[in-house]
Amino acid sequence: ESGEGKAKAERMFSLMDGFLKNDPISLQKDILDHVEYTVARSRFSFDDFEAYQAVSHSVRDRLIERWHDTHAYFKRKDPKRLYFFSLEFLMGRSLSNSVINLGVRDQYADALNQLGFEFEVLAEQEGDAAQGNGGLARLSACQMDSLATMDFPAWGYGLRYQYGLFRQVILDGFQHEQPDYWLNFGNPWEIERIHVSYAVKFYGTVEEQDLNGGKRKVWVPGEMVEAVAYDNPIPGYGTRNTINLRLWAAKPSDLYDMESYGTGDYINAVINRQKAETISSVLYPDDRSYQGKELRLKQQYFFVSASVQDIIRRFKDSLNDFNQFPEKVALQLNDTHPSLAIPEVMRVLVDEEFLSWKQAWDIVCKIFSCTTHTVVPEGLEKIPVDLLGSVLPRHLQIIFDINFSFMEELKKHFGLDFNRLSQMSIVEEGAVKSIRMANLSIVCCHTVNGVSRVHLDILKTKVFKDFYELWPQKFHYKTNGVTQRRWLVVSNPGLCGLISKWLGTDAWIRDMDLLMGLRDHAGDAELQQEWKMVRRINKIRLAEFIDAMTGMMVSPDAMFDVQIKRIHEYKRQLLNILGIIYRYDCIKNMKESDRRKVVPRVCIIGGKAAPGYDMAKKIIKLCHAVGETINNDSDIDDLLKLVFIPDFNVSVAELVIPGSDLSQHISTAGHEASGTGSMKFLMNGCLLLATADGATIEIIEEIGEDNMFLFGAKVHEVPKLREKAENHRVALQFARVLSQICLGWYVMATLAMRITSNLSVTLLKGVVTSIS
Ligand code: OAK
Repeated sequence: ESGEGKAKAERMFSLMDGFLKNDPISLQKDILDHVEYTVARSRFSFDDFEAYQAVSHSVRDRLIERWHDTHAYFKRKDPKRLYFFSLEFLMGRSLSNSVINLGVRDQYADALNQLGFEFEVLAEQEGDAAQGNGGLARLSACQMDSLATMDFPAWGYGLRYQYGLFRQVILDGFQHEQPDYWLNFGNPWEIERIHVSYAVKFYGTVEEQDLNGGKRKVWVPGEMVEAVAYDNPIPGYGTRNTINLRLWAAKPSDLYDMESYGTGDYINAVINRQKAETISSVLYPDDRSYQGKELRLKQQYFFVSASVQDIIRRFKDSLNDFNQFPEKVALQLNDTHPSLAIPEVMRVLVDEEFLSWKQAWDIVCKIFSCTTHTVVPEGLEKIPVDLLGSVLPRHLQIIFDINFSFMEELKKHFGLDFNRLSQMSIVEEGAVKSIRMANLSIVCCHTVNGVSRVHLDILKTKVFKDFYELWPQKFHYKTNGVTQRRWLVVSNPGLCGLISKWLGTDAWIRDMDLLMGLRDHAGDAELQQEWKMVRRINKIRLAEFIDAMTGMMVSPDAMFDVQIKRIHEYKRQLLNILGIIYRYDCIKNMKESDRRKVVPRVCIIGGKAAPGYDMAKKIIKLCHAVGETINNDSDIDDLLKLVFIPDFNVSVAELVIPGSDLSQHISTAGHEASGTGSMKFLMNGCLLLATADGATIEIIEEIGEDNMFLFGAKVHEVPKLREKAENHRVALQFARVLSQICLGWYVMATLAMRITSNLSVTLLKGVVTSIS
């Protein structure tokens, strides 16, 4: 830009630069204003929680200011925007993260000190935003932080659940689930946009109408629900860029329900209206199993439809030529959960914008890309055709049409190889005819992204082998990462200060590679001493937390050996527990002189089991039962302890990770797509005990095998071991069946002996003995 336009833009953006001031007096005034007028408490008397609310609102003001500036800037520049669609975002707490990214952490701490409050104490008042299950959801949150920090013009889109992931309560060693109605005390981090709302349609029929001498399809819906936007500003670090996470809440639609009020049944009409809200009421707590639930399907379409409408409205604000759509829009699908966006964009372009099928298809193929987060084919999402046809009749037609063209293309490519055709088809025939959402995504996306190198290998050679043969250019990987802002700066201020001091800069907070500079000082005794001090303080903090959560006192002098993640058989918490039992047994059988050589160890396990996942719940119970025995054995004393930390979530992780000495990432090789926990532990200076799986394989290459504890079978060895184990299992099963038969004979024969005592007892006894 040059001349007047540039000058105007500069004037505009310099005006925008920091309208709200961050000196202690201004901050105190803003905080007290919010105490008085937002929280509606007297500025002379308010408690920690009210102070937290007021502080959050004052931070939110600053976020909104930057959000507006960012919005105005990108509206003017009109770059291609990145839209990230995810059904889950595991954001955790926002206060500390926001003030750090805004660069006002110390200013707030000072201002609060003078008011008689401690920033850290107020930050603890905040509950977790748990709008997601596990790895995929936390990755979405980290990605938002990085996109903002790296100045991307990005938007996140998702659902605003009223109930987040359940709270885990342990009673008698068993997991119980309690609802997480996280909005009870309000949520200062969101902005309700009552004017940004869209009608979302469900059910009904598809009719054909005449249009310009041709035919067009019209979807006549059977239900309509309003999607209302809630914006969550995401600030970047060291930049004014503040991007938006727009989450949709379901509200009854005024447009649609008028008729039911005429029927005279006013009360029922109101109750029925209210049911619309259930769409965004609860997050599904199973992170892998798909049960073909209608509500889940409606959730997926609801957020996708509202987001697509929002994107098209924004596009039309600046341009109205859909040929340019791919220059302005990139749509990234987080796993297959949002993949209904594909037929939705087709539907809008063809049925509502009247583009030809070919034009619409060209656009779709240019704008969509997706990431997959699973390894096992059983983990792939399928939607029964009957269900999809009833909830989204027009989308089912579109998917069939896409599949028809795809099958034609396949025949040209592979000939009439029916086996291959049926495996690659978007439609799965069988007892329950279903739509394979992964196949739909691969067919329509220009890029299919894996989350680690080995994950991509598995996708290419197993899960999507046929697709890879057809379109090798589509398959890529970007190994997952985590944001150091959250997992070091927020959660481990001690280590953060140490790193900046020894590097002589805090530039590593934006550029992780700079941490390499620490290598030059690694041998320095002073650094090592400081490092130990930081670790010790974090361990004391963790020991206090364990005491508060479980009533167990553990010594910070012991080694803290930690495994925290969702409970899954493939993540092998069971193996960890078996290892602990073995260790316990060894110590019990040791001579006193050997016992003195044992490093005291506190084993810490934490994680939630999906409510319907029986085996995972049993593993939690086993952990408690084993802990009960070990922790109450005075003979073992402090040499070994086993703690289960209840209700594992993002803020618990922030506390546990900096205080860990050893962390376990021991999935059966070939099962963890990437894993991100290992990265968080590693950047906090914790050693890894790990199998060569997912991203760990790449971590090993970076840090070297000597700097970790690597064990277990490699990815390529697992199938052979499984086969061997399966043969043993079959042999064992056979032996078991045989012994059952023999036992049956024995019982029958004994009974017979008793009944027919006048038969030749000796003869019968002989038979029985020989059988048994
Ligand atoms: C959740 C639901 C469906 C499919 C996958 C997931 C999921 O959380 N996957 C996890 O994603 C993480 C982020 O990519 C990976 O690091 C984990 O390995 C993977 O299990």
